[in-house]
Amino acid sequence: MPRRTQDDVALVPMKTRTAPPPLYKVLLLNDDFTPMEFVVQVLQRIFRMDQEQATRVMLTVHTEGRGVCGVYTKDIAATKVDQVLDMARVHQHPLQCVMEENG
Ligand code: TYC
Repeated sequence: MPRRTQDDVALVPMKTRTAPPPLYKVLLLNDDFTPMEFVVQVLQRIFRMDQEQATRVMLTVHTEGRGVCGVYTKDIAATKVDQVLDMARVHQHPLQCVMEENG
């Protein structure tokens, strides 16, 4: 399918244009108890990172207090947060995960 150019967009009446959906960052928060290895596993399993990237994000959270795991639409972000909290609960770690609008 040919790409829609800016000239094509200019022909779409203002009222019928749909704004792109707002995006949400999913963030991990640091704590003193969750093992580093567990956080790396969470990042690999839920955010599809390789070991190197997961280790980098985990260390950012560990040193700076929080770190971005990814940016998603609202539903996907909320699902990721639930998955992280479920995994933490099952393993009895206090790991916290939040989402915030990518303003
Ligand atoms: N601070 C934890 C420790 O020293 C490791 C950790 C990293 C915990 C990231 C949570 O989101 C987190 N074991």
